[in-house]
Amino acid sequence: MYLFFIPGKGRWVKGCFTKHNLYVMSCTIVLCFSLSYFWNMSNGTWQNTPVKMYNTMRMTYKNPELLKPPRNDVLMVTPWLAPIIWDGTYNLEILNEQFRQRNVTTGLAVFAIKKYVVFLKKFLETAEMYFMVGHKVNYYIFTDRPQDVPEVALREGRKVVVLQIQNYSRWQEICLRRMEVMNHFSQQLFINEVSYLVSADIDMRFNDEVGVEILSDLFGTIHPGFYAAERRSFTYERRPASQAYVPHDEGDFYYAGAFFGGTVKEIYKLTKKCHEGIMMDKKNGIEAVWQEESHLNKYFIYHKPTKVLSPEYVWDDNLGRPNILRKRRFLAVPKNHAAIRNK
Ligand code: 5GW
Ligand code: MN
Repeated sequence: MYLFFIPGKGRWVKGCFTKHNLYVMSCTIVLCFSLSYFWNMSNGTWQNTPVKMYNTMRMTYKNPELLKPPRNDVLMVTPWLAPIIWDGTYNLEILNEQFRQRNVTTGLAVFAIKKYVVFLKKFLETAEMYFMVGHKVNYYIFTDRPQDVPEVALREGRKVVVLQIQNYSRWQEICLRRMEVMNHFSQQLFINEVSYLVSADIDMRFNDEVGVEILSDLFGTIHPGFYAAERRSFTYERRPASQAYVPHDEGDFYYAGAFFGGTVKEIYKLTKKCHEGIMMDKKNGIEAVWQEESHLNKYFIYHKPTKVLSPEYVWDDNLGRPNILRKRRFLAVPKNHAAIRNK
């Protein structure tokens, strides 16, 4: 007759367990929850990095979920609680005030080796229109052709520093050596002149505001080609022989090598680690699939950025203009690969 247990009438719980049993069971449950709580909390504390992270990332991965179009005034964060910067997720007035009070100078480091000097003019002109307007900026231009650096009118508190470096015959080497050069100059120059350093590709132009909302201890930009992609299709280095190797069950975002930055101290650490990986690869006769970008992506998995920039900060119009993009702030300049590369 009694197919279902009816609360109140049956003697399901009380009948099966004594009072003592129930007492022991509830104590055990409470103990388990407390232990797992403390275990979770302690996980972040052993990390020797200012960037707090949760080591449970492998389990909690939900990348495309994070990237729903932003709504006004909605703060979007990564699972380790770094803000994801889209238009409308920050108050620039307040931030400008804060950074003005600290009298912050930002360094913008770019490489223009061989024919890539042709990109300098547009890059600098548009940076003067949109990059850190109202703040102090030092442009650091690494080039083998200092005489080809154009004169561009600069606003007050901004200057260009030309740094001559050697040319490398292989283009892969030019890209890879950026880490070594930036590491060297972080220690020798940037540390004395700027608070934050931003590294950018030169084959780009600014097209909308890029301001102090990007500044943080360590920040990276979601690569425009992969913001909606699944983790398994990220183009990390997949060969275990490389120092940039990332297994299929790790990684949060695929970051662009074309725009990243942080405090000089953090950039020093980042470029040091990446350069060491690159040198070790060279010794072992292997080169990561996307050169320095692969090493950067590996680094960001174990040193989580404190801010993540949306693809507004590195866009390529070849990818169209999806609705989620309200601003295209930093755009790839189309290049004729055959003509521009080498020679
Ligand atoms: C040349 C041939 C192939 C690839 C790169 C180069 C190259 C890169 C060069 O001849 N000179 C140079 O200064 N670069 C620097 O490396 C530029 O700052 C450039 O923005 C950066 C990355 O190379 P890109 O922009 O050609 O790479 P993608 O992935 O944006 O096409
Ligand atoms: Mn580029």
